Amino acid sequence: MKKSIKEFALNLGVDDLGVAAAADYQSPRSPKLDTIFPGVKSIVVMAYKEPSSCESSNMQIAMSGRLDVMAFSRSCSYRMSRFLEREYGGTAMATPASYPMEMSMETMGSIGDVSLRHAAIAAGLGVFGRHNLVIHPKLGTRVIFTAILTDLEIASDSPCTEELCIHCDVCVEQCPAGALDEENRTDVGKCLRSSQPYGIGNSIRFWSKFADGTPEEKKKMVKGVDFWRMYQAGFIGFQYFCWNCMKSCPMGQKQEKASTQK
Ligand code: B12
Ligand code: SF4
Ligand code: SF4
Repeated sequence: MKKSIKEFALNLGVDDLGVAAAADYQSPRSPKLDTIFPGVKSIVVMAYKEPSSCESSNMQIAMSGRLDVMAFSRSCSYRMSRFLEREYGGTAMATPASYPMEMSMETMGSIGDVSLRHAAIAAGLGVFGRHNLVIHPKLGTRVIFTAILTDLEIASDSPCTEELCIHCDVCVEQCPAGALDEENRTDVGKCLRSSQPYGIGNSIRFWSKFADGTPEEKKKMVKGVDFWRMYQAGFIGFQYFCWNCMKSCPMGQKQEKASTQK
């Protein structure tokens, strides 16, 4: 079964696929998988190469590349879920690349329903690097994941045992926010202010100021660039303005020539 699932994914254009037994998924801060799907037995994780547009200093182009991967990954997740149900009679539930996600005071919008890094690691698709991102053996750091929860029992992949981070600390030096200074922890607040300057923090500041403003100040605020950028992020979703840890890591900068097929 595993071979044909992987073949199906690679034929869709997915870069790699790994499988983990649900019991091997361990993410201390994320919800238990059976709160999402009580019968879950396996997690199918798909890996997609981040486009080179992340190298551009034009943030619209960099983000557009991410939107492409996200749109593609949605289609692949849907098709893979249908394949698992149609071919093997399983139940399959796809989880998104980034959002929708729980937006509550408990999670502060920073915890996914399924932690895709922990899922990818359990499925043998890589290991954590100094930047707290998963490094894939062939795709390097430039990789994005989605996962499908299923009640099918599929043979798990063995964990990746290679040490892929070369401890050069380039990611730490290139982080404009100092969010990676402490090992094994990303300072979410610092990262967010740099990577999503028109995200929820700015939105709260903007609307709080707006609420206290005079009619003249309010008119001026909605004609300002801050509002325009928030307006755009409001309908495209999270809009990243920083890719430094992902693009500066030497792992994955070269275009991979060999197939990721095992
Ligand atoms: C919310 C979120 C964010 C938030 C919060 C990040 C955070 N601390 O978790 C913010 C906005 C800050 C963010 C930033 C980024 N994100 Co983000 N994000 C997510 C999201 C939606 C949920 C993450 C989550 O659940 N975190 C909560 C739990 C898992 O974190 P945690 O248990 O505290 O674990 C943290 C540490 O303890 C450490 N850690 C845990 N165990 C271990 C073990 C070892 C050995 C080590 C070294 C570290 C370590 O790693 C985590 C980092 O803080 C995921 C998608 C998803 N559903 O998983 C994408 C995701 C993690 N993001 C991703 C990316 C690429 C980014 C950015 C580069 C932004 C961009 N331009 O794309 C930055 C990178 C920041 C960084 N270097 O850590 C990718 C990572 C891909 C990869 N190759 O690993 C993901 C998986 C999206 C995807 N579909 O692929 N993100
Ligand atoms: S996305 Fe930017 S701000 Fe956030 S950790 Fe990476 S380099 Fe730092
Ligand atoms: S930039 Fe260097 S230290 Fe950072 S994750 Fe990549 S290899 Fe490791």
